[in-house]
Amino acid sequence: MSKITKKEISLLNDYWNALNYLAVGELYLMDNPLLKRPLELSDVKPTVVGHFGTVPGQNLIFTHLNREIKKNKLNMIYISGPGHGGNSPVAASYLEGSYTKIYPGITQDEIGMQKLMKRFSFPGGISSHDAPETPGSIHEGGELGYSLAHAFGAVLDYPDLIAACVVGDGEAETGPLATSWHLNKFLNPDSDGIVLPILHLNGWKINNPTILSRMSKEERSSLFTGLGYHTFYVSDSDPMKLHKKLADAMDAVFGEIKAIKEYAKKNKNFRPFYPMIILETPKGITGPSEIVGTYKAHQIPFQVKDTDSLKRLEDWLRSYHPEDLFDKKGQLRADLKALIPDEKYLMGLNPVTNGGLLLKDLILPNYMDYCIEFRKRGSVEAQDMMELGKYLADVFKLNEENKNFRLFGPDEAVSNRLTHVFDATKKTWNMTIRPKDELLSPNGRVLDSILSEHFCEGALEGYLLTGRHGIMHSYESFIRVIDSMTSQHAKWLKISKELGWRLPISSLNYILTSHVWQQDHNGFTHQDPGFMNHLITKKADTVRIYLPIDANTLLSTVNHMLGTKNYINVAIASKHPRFQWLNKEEADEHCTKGIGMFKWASSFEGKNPDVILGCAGDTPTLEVIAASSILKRFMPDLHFRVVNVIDLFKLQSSNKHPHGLDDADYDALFTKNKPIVFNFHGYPSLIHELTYNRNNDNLHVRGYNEEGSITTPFDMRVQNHIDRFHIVLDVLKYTGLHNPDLENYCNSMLIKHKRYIVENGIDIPEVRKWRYDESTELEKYLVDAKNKVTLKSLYKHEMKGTLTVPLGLSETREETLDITKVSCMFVGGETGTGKSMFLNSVMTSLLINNTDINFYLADGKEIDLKYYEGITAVKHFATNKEDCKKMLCKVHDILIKRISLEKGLELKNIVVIIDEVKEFLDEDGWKMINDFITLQSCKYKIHIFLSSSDVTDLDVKQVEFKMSFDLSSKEQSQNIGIKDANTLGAPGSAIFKHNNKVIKLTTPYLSDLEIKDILSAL
Ligand SMILES: Cc1ncc(C[n+]2csc(CCOP(=O)(O)OP(=O)(O)O)c2C)c(N)n1
Repeated sequence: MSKITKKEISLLNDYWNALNYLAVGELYLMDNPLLKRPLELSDVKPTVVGHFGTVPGQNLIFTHLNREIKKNKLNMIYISGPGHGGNSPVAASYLEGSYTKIYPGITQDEIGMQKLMKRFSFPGGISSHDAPETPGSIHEGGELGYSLAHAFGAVLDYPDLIAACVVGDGEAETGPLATSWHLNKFLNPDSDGIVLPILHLNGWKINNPTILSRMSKEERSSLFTGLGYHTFYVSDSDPMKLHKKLADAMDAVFGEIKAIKEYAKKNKNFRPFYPMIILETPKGITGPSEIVGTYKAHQIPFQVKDTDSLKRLEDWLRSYHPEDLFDKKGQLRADLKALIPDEKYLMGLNPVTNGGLLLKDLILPNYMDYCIEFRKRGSVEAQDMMELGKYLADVFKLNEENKNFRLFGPDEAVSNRLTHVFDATKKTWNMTIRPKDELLSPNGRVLDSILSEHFCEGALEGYLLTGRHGIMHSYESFIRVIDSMTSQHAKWLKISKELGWRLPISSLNYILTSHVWQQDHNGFTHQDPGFMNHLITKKADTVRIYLPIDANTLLSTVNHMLGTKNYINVAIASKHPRFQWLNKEEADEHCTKGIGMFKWASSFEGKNPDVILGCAGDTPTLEVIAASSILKRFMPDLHFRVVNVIDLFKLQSSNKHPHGLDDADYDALFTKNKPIVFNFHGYPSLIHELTYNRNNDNLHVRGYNEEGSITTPFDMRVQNHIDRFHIVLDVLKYTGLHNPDLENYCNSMLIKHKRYIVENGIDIPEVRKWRYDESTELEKYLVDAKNKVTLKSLYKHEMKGTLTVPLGLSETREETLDITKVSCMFVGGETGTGKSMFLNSVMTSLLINNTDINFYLADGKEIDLKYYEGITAVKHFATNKEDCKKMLCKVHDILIKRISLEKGLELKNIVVIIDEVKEFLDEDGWKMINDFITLQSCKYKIHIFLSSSDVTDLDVKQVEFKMSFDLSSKEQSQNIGIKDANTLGAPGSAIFKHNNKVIKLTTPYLSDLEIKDILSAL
């Protein structure tokens, strides 16, 4: 039972009236704040802007919360859901003294009161809403719906904190608020604080009754009981009765909160039915009688334009009896001051509401320790998000004690491949956990188990605003659901930065993945890269957009984001297996610069470019790199430069964004007039928007164009013209260069692609199996090698009519190999090391010098041997395992026949080449290979060549002739019996081994055009 006395009720009522008086004064008055003289028109603001209806109810709540704080020494903050009534929290913080502490110019006297009233909702003054300017606020009340989510975020990891959260009955109809009632299933009663929802049932929205207020009491209370609350219902229109009822309810509520906290200390894993208050009062109570309890109370009850309305206002203001509440100087009556809690407990000064005061920097691991190592660019595939998860797991571990880092996302942590974070923590969940459930725990730090972008975003905002750190991750398309929340947070940051007393808070970090370019089992609905378009409209000193292209650049980016303050950072990343491009040092440098030339992908090291290939985003960058390989192959004289953008705002002018390049630096990269073919992750217009005032307007952007649904990853690119072939065609178009071969090639690949995917449901082998070869290095090598190993020396006169093939240049001479002695030869070496060049030089020299050979070829990638498919000498061209086996059986039968006939010598030579033997040969296949070796097939004019880029666990001991290009490890070298193959490094360097003879060689290089020329000359 409450012990509240009549005297106390009367004091509370006076305190409430003092707040109401101030709040109405804030709306209307510019002068005469204590009504010491009759009100004049000149005392009244010419235009009155703001809200009244919600204000007296909120003032009532604030008054009673202070009573509980004072009584129980509570650590409490106040969140005003219907924050459009900003005059209420401003009045509350002024009366309790917080306002003056923060704004010393707004003194606790008549002058201060006048200034306060005038500045509210007035040009050059403060917002009409609850806002960053309001002491004790973490909630911009303008856009309704986020109060409970903010309250939830605020109390996480602050076990002693209570967030009293007023929810408007209109606000409660919004989607975000409706889902937020579930917060009670995610709070840990021991380690988190308490959210106390106070549903403000004043019956009206702007112009309509509210749904909750027209439900029967039973219907409404069933709803909230069903949502897991213990409801305390308070309803009256008589102020004195209202005070009594509310005081009783609050006493009971805070008693229950205390009991919950005490119980939680001793008992783990329980979910309390947290209390909530439903406060029913007439809207605009204490206002002019004709508007009280109607929708007309919502905004300004009336404008003051004449003496009649002036009189109405004066009567209304005097009805609060300011002369009894304040002394002549404008100071609050002493016995009312006594109701105010000690400064330490003031809600307006609670440090939690100025999060920067409590912010401890995150302890971050060295991200470089998580970077992917590789020996060759593009040789390793990894899932960037998966790698990031390992780093984030350690962020959790390192900050375990500080409890100031959390991850938020709507049911997608695993789908977004952040699986490794669960090595360090679990998913927040305080409901029943069943035996087959995974990773759920009341102590989990990943808010994952509520499918609401709104709730996750709101919770993260609340967590950040109260001095902690976090990340929101989401499917790229569905982050749009909370576009507007991001806007509101950006506005909050903008104003906060101008205030000075609000210290910087940790940045709002987004990682967007499952992005537009690969939606394997989803489709059109899951494609929307427009969040970037939305963000660039925000203040330049607040927003940052990053487009990492691989795991190392993603790690560097996120590591950077986590160390920043007062920004909104967005990183857009892939979650699918992707080639890794930059080693850790390169990634560090590239991300620090935010933009830069990829010399290695450019031709002629990017010098004097005829065209610039710009790219931003993992997929467009991959396609530009692939396009660059095609260009190098077909147009070896073309000068082009690949420029990659990680930090999107680098494109904008330095006078528009602090990250922007100045014109000189921009022109140095993009030139002043050479065509720029830019391949972009998002909508093309965005790049035009960012670069509109640059010197070089010869800019042609490809990007997402709302094309493609359920289809293959490459087809998505083709449909939106960001694929390698369209990019190459764009290069031709905008440089005005003609290359019919290249145009033919691109167009025929696009035709083949369309046909192939419809028949097979997967991408063409040329794309699926495409691997980057370090073309620049190969090209450099070509220049060297061409000087040393010329075509002439490859195809010498004395080789005519023989089965001699060039091996390459040793230190002393040109080495050749007579393959009449070869039953089987193995060629190893990773992609890009020169292996396929060698096979091609064997093929072409045999074709040129000897017309008496039948070829049997197997090439799953249809890359290395593709030029020979269909020529007369090629009797069989296998592209899959089954067919390869058939082919080998056929040759094996020929061998057996030749042995039995003993007539081998008169028959045609047979050369078999099986590329990527590891993929193609099963156990039976290897048995046949053994037969060729043991039966010495060379005697019967049958010669087998095997090659493989993957030599792990490959047993080729029995093969007599071996050649190896660069391998990635010593073990692999030893495995195939060529000791130093891992030390070769430069493409084209190889080791040849036969019996005990070992020769180091530089092998011949042939461009694709040269191969084509040779074949057409035959
Ligand atoms: C998301 C959103 N939609 C619409 C509005 C416009 N609006 C401002 S106040 C209001 C009515 C709010 O009613 P309620 O939450 O019950 O507050 P109160 O009655 O206490 O003023 C509306 C619709 C808004 N501010 N935010």
